[in-house]
Amino acid sequence: MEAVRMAFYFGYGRQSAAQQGCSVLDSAFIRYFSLMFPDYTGNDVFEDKPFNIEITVDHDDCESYPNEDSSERYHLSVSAGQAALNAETVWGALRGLETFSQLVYQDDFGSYFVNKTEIDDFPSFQFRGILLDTSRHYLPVKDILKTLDAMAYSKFNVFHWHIVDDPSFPYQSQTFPDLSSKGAFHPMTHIYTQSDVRRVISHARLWGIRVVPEFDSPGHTKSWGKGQPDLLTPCYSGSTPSGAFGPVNPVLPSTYQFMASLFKEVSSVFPDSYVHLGGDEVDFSCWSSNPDVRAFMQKMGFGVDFTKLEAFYMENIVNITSALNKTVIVWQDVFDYHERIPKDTVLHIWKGIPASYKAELSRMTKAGMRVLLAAPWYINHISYGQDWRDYYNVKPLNFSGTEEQKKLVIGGEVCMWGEYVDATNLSPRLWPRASAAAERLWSDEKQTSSVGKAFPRLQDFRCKLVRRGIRAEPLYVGHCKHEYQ
Ligand code: CP6
Repeated sequence: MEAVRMAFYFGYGRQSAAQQGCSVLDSAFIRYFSLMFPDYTGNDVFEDKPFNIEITVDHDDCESYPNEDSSERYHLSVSAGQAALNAETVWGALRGLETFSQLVYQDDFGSYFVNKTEIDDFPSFQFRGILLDTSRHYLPVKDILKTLDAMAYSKFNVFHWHIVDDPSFPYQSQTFPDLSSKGAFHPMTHIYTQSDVRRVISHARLWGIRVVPEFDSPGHTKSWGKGQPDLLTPCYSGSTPSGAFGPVNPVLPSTYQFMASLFKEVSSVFPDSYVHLGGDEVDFSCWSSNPDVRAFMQKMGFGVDFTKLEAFYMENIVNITSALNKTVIVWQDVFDYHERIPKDTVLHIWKGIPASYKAELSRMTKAGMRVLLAAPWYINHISYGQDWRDYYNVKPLNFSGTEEQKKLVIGGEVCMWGEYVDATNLSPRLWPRASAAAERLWSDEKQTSSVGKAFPRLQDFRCKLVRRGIRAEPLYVGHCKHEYQ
């Protein structure tokens, strides 16, 4: 064991493609210094020789954004007085710094230690996401940023921003400012300005986290109608409009012109190559009440099959976003309604709790589609006891299918739907239960199959979260050396 007293230096390896001035790593060094030494005052006495950690990366990708192909592999070697961290990319180096920071511990006299070790580490799944819903309740930017910090502690790498939905439209669009001025809970205080969005994206980047926005349509769009007249379908009772509105109106050319402009903006504001188009839970009753929609159905030869109309709509907006060079994610409903979606579309499985998502995994990968698993990780659901065990016991590849099919499972996502969640309870509801899913998504299934062995590890990790200022709820009876303050 090696004592690490205060004098501690991060350095770039001679062979490293990234050197001082690398924004991602320079800022990570500052963050990790305070995470590792939270009681550092700035005027400690340096007693021992310094401890040096030397970081070497193969690529100078310091100013880029992480993407679906980014390698997050790293090799960490800790020996007497020094550590070497090697990675292909800066994103891998970030994961290695996280691991190193969690290896550092403090004894009862305040001295810091790190044990000698050799670690070769890489994720099992390329997509490890958290969904936050900022429409059912507005989440202040600072709470989103804090969630991004905690995501990095658990090696999550995608923030799925379910930014708008029925109740409110907080995204302040440059092209259509009325969407938020009329559709947000409050036009000034409950919105995300362009600069808020940029802050979220750049903060996420510095932690190696991608930001994938979701603009869910044609359902879940009530709030859009307030600032965009004629976008939603007028519902009828008998032969007269009832005054209510349903899903986006799929029969008007103006709808597609609007969507094309909106997604053009969204594509340039959010740098990630993925965009989520929703497509879930479309209520057909309003469409079927509307005579113009019914006439359009006849003209198109859809008969009375409204799934064909939804398919028509989704096909159009998928084409709009594909033309903008984006890879599309849609909720699984879109696959259920028609199978003519581009082969590179990712299907997001949200139905089938607790068991039948396995059948969905088989069926969708058999059709050659890539899938993302969310169904078993609805973290907004709460129950008495240790439900983290259920999240931990999920085996995303445990379904009947070939090796080729298994490769199509790109990862998973923990969903925090916002009906009962705002800034008052977000953190304890997310952490540390989401960390159980995070280990499932990062680590090798065979080496982490025991929920019993995971328990003390997760309990210890929860205390680390608390020490880092995250309001992570307790897993069971016990205490932390440093309780939340
Ligand atoms: N909001 C949106 C939701 C849900 C979905 N889409 C949802 C519904 C039921 C459950 C979980 C989530 N709240 N826009 C479905 C993807 Cl159990």
